[in-house]
Amino acid sequence: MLVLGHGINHYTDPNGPMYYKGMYHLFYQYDPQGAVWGNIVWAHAVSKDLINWKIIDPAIYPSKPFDKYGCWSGSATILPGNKPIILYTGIVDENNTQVQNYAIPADYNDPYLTKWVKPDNNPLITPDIGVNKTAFRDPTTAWVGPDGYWRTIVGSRRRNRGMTYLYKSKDFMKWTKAKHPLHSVANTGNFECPDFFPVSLRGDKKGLDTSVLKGKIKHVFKVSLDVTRYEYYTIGTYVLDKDRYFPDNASIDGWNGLRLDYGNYYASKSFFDPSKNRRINTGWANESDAAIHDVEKGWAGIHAIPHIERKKVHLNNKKLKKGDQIEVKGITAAQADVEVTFSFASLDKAEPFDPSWDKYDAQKVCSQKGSSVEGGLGPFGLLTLASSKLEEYTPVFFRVFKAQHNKHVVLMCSDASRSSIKTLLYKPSFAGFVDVDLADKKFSLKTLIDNSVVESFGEGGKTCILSRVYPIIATYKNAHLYAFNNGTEIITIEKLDAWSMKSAKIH
Ligand code: DQQ
Repeated sequence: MLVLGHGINHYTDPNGPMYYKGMYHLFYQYDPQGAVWGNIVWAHAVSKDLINWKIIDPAIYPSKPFDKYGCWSGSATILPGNKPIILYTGIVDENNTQVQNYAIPADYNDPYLTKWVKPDNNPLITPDIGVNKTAFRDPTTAWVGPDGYWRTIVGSRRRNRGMTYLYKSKDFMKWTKAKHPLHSVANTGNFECPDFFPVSLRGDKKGLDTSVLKGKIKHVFKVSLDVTRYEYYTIGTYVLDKDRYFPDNASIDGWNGLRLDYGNYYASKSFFDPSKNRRINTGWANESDAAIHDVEKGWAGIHAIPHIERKKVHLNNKKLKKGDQIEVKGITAAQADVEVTFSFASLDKAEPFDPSWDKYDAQKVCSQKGSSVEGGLGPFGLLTLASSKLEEYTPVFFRVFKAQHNKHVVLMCSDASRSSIKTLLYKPSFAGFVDVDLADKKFSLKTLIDNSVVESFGEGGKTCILSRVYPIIATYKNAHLYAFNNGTEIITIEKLDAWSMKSAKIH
């Protein structure tokens, strides 16, 4: 994930990520004129490794009647013959009326794809009667069926029902709206930035191209809901001959659904990286005060994180009794990558799960049962960006509860409430429940710490939480990293590896 901050200028959604001729391209919503949102263009950054980025000229900016008032979010599709094409939302008037446009590279031989052309047959798709024309945006990467028709979906709402209208085209130019939306959900509000792609059931963690429709696959349907500013997804089946998507029964749709990230992460997009056969999801974490930090997040579990590593420390078989706290020394704790496996001998000491708690509101439970509130099995985990006297720290931790019928519920928290002594900051106790098989009595946690970002992946990415934090004591050399346990059950650090991360280059 590339975290875009907004300092002087306003950066938001990532747009049209793609891989082309050895280069990764990332576009993003950007206001070249200042810190407030507006005048939106597609800024453009290129990278060979997803770590070091070169920012080049904006690729798409308002200039024509079909996008005069803004170039909003969209996606890239690689057409046969390795020809990228962008679909994006154009704002055509002061009332925010939205249409879907396309842009193509001026020169396919330029690996930087510096210049983009917006042909005059735009817009390709306009809202017909019955479509809410001010909520009609963010076209997805298109996929092609065996019938030769390309398909894309556009996020919308009908009153309060989130909608994704499906459009089909043989030639990518003339698009027809399908009879039914691909998917819709009652009472969600507008669907922003939908994403729809296949995932393999083979367990090999390989990503699939968006047009893979056969084989042992399921589909993932993701949307961003702007009321909560979280992203929700389901896993289900795409029935091609009906052009409709049906979430699996076990996959809850709407507000109680799975979240891509339980922290600060919005308007994400994924793309298939053919050079490594992986699907990469990139999102926007707001409230940044830093420039640009980069880390990468894989879709299915964790892929190798391609950062520039320096020093490494290793711990193993360290016992943590209740109240223990051990420092992980020898790395730069303000910029580090930590991978740890915790284990325990028994589940007996897990506290009861209070039936009055909302099982979908992990954040509330985390705010009551913080890292310093003693427990049975947990809280245990890491104290990141901690000052030496713990005036500031951001704990990332687990706590296991015993629910009804001897089932266990694992809470994962990334708690910013003590992250900074600064006041008037948003310091949420982000949390999610982790769907984990406790049979082996182990947990894994990977945390990437980068000055004002703490991004954590529980159990190989089953639960991800990104927190933005603004410590003022625990910075640079004054930041420390600890492992801790405040539960009565002894926790063992089976293995802990931590690396210092070097800052990426952004020109
Ligand atoms: N931001 C874009 C829209 C999108 C929203 C406008 C999501 O296209 O729906 O900048 O953050």
